[in-house]
Amino acid sequence: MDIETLRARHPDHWKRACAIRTLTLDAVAAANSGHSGMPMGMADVATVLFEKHLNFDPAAPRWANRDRFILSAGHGSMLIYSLLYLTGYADMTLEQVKNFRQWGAITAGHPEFGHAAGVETTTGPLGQGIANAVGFAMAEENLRARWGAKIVDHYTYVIAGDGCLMEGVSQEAIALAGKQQLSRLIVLWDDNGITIDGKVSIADVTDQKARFAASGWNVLSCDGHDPEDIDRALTAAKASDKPTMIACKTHIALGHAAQDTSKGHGALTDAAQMAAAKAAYGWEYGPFEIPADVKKAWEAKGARGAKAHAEWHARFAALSAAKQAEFTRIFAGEAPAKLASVIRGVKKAAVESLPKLATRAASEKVLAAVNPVMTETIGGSADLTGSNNTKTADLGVFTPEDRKGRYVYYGIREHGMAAAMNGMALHGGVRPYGGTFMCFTDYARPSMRLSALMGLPVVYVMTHDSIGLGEDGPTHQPVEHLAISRATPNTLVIRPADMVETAEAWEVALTQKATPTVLALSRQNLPAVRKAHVNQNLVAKGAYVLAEATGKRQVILIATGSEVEIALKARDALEAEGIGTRVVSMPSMELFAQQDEAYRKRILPGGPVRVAIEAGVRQGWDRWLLGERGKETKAGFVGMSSFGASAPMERLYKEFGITAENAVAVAKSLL
Ligand SMILES: Cc1ncc(C[n+]2csc(CCOP(=O)(O)OP(=O)(O)O)c2C)c(N)n1
Ligand SMILES: [Mg+2]
Repeated sequence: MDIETLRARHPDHWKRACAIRTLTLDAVAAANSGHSGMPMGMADVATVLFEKHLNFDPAAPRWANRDRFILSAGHGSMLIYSLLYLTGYADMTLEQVKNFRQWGAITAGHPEFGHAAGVETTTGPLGQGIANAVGFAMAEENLRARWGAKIVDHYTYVIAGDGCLMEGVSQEAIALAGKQQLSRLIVLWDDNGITIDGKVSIADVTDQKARFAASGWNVLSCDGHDPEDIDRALTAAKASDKPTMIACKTHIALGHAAQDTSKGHGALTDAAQMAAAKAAYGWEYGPFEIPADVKKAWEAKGARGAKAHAEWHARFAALSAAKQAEFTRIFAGEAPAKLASVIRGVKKAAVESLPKLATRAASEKVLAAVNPVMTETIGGSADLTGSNNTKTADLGVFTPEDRKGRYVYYGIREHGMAAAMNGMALHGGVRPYGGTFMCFTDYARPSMRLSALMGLPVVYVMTHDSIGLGEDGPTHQPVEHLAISRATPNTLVIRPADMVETAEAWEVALTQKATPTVLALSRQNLPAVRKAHVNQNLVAKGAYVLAEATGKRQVILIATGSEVEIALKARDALEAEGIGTRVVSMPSMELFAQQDEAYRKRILPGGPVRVAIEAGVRQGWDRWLLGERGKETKAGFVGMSSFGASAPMERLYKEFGITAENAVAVAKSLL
């Protein structure tokens, strides 16, 4: 259908959709950067979605039972900002739209969670949004099963572009959603045949509809500019018992000289061409000018949700006070009051039996105690359940048949798992943790970075955290992964040394509200190093004195996780030679850095030489080795400077020099 026909047939819809198109053109022109074509192409689809289907209340953007709208094609950010402004979100003023992409504005270049209300997730890295959406939809299914459809009952809608569907993570997401029959998940594909370099066909000839169908999706198509056809497809999608993908045939940069070309993808700022496009729309208004009747009509669409919200509220108010409090707690991301005593109990039991076990096994024991009292946890693993020790007896398995199940078999999909966990955390009401081998943080990393950027308290259970995994060899042995995780802002990396530290690490992780945690856990058995009970969570301090020097303190050995045992042995040897040696266990550099300077100095006083022992690369250690001013003391490092190798772990530690003898030699060479 050409523009004339569309305008003539649906004049009111046309105006509302063109309000999105012209706000996009004007904001991108004002910023002199951004992406005009996608919002101009998807304006009709978004208009029908927002005015006829999406259940939302601009006056209550965090209403727990709202439908979620995810703009996976995040470069089209002006699409969502326009919609939020037009439908009446209080924070999305016209001033904000005019300040698109400027310092301090909530209208960031790509949609960022936590900035504008109504932005459900940070998108821009293509493919993330569609993969987050799978987590949103799983959280909805789980909560609906547990709380009933009167309390949780909503859809998750996604707009995804060609780029989202080309990214590998989309395959993981599509396959997982298909298996899980997430019928409340509806993906609107902006099928415009264009990406930045040109036509999609220069790089891809995939039959996308067949691809989704092959993974168990319901697949529909519509003319992405015909409001009746869009409405028909959305109505059919909602009735399906499978997740639905709607291929929306659209024209990128509709009505502009750059329509249907890759030029239409980016910033369309040419004044004459903008004027011509507006003329083609029949839009006679100035920049950022939305006629009062159009704005009013849009606000009326926004106000539609107030009734559903009020009705939901009445149903919520009918719950018992205890249930209301529980619902509020889980959506606020507060740990239950009981968590602290459960952790204390685990710690006490550990110092009584002093178990020699891998920290991954310790982690399972902690989870076995925690999961029954913290029923909002949803665990999982990317096909390494028995290795990651992530499944506890009480969880049940999340399947289409058992939506109350709290354990997800994510399949061999680390990236999809991490993205889905982000979606769950964003949805709220559930607290996701998931496992794989530490080495495969690489596969999950784009979403781990977004957990950190968005401030989501996702827990990454990363086992087999060093050459200590042995025979599987260097492909599986992480060397640089602790450093990479530590280099990521707003990420806690915790590498516990034994059962007590593992319990403390979990307590730290599960009480975070705005920070993800990477738990680095050993495959190999480790002796207990914490032998006396203290109520205090010492891991929360980041580092603490595990064993003090007897006599004059000449050496401080700092170690994490599996190497704490080595540090203790080295200390014995040094002490036997009359060299006073302190051992500092440093499970988390980030937590230690958060302590006040007096505490940090107490743990790492200037003077004694320092040797760090960690089966990873040195990068990241110098702040603690050389001192915060860079030259506090002489220091050495015992760790890895190359990839590992395939052999039994005892041999590997010896060959790579991560031994007590070597630590002693390094310390003595510094004295
Ligand atoms: C992971 C990732 N790689 C590359 C980019 C840069 N990029 C932004 S949009 C885009 C093209 C996307 O094509 P499509 O989804 O079809 O959007 P359209 O051109 O139709 O608006 C690319 C490569 C990105 N944002 N994320
Ligand atoms: Mg495209």
